[in-house]
Amino acid sequence: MERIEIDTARGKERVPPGQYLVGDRWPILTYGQTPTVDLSTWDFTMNGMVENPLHFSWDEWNELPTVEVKADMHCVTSWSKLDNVWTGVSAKYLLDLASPQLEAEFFAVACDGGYTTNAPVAELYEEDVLFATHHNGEQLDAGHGGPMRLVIPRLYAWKSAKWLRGMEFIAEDRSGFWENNGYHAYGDPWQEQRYSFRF
Ligand SMILES: Nc1nc2c(c(=O)[nH]1)N[C@H]1C(S)=C(S)[C@@H](COP(=O)(O)O)O[C@H]1N2
Ligand SMILES: [Mo]
Repeated sequence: MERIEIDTARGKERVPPGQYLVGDRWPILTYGQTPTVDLSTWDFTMNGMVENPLHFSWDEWNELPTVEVKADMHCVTSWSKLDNVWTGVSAKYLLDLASPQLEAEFFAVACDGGYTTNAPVAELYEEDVLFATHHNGEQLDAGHGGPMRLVIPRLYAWKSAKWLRGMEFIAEDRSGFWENNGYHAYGDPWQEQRYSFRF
């Protein structure tokens, strides 16, 4: 398994402005209920503006090669958790299979429970982005997005969708749940892109 250790901060201050560290604690931040996920019917779909739409059952998903990524996590509500070791399928690997079209500048995700979020496709080519099934060697529990979640360490963690089921490639940006409720469209923690308005 390939191991990738990431300088999430890219040489800038390790902890972004306005954040505090939670240490070994790992808060659960979920809007609404934790959904119940049935692995016998679970699937993951990558579609929209791609050359090769992808579809995996849970068994097929577990045949994919995995990477291990050590990265920090920053929630917009101001907590940060450093040195998370995530295991899962590299986003770059799936993008190479699916081949998004050049016009597909954005993606939108779908999750069990109905949560949505969005970001530029360019973000997915960063080597620390992955579709994770494990955290610090343990299978992700339901509260933290198990069986599978997206992890985009360089954006605020609301973009790291839990209980991920689908990713659609689109030409025009499409706001997700928090983006529609005042959060920033992009969400760079080092620029404190927390909200799309000022209080
Ligand atoms: N499906 C789903 N994904 C989600 C959320 C959510 O409410 N639903 N919350 C987001 C927010 S705001 C954060 S900070 C992280 C928190 O992940 P954690 O609960 O594993 O710490 O998950 C993100 N992904
Ligand atoms: Mo968050």
